[in-house]
Amino acid sequence: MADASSIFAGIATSAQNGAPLYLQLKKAIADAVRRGLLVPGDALPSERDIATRAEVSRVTVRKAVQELVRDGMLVQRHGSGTFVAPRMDRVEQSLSRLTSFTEDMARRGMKVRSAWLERGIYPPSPEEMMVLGLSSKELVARISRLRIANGTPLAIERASLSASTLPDPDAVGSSLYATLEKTGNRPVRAVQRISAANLGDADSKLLEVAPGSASLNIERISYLLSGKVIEFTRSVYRGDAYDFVAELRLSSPDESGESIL
Ligand code: 16G
Repeated sequence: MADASSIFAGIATSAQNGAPLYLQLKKAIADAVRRGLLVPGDALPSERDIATRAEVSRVTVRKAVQELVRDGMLVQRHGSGTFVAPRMDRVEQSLSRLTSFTEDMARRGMKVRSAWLERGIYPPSPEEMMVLGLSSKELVARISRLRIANGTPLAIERASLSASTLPDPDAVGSSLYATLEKTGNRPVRAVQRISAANLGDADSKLLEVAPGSASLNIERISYLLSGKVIEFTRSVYRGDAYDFVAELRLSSPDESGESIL
């Protein structure tokens, strides 16, 4: 471990900026992991040690550590202490299966969390009207989330659906597709467009990478079996964390080679 004392020092004295102490301590530990001052496998000092160095109570330390364990950034091994969790490998995502973020991460044994950025019912934009087939009198449900796996923010997803499909965006829990499934509106087909981009200031801050870092912009238009468009989602994925993998086959002579678009 690098100079651990500098990670924890001064938390209490910088408390004037308003955030609860445990959140400041949590951020200090998370920043140390991201900057490589603490690396996977490193043991955290004992609760008592951290409390002394950070000049906070042990309850504050416990709360910060518990949240980082919940986020998957730290792991607790009974009897031997708390450690920085193994580093997350790049996520490989198949381009042939229509799965949800929650399902993709669960399959990898990763803990998913979302931070809500926006949700509500709005008049549709011209683009939403066109893609979702809405008239100007109809309304659109928007849900925007920062998607976090094992404590690492991976993507920002901004989904638009007809308000008749999703009249109450607040009803969406941890998974949009699970909510859609309940009303028989889970998409069965989607067209996805992926393009390279560089992150602007706001998105890079959310994804906790430097402004200008590489990203993948993904637009997904999903359909019901009837052919109706159900979801229009624009996502920004971190370029350093995601690989999209497509399987390609030699088409047989009797296939028309028709475009999916
Ligand atoms: C995926 C989809 C996104 C969909 C979300 C639902 C991509 C690029 N995007 O992240 O369009 O809205 O899953 O996930 O794959 P949820 O059910 O976990 O909310």
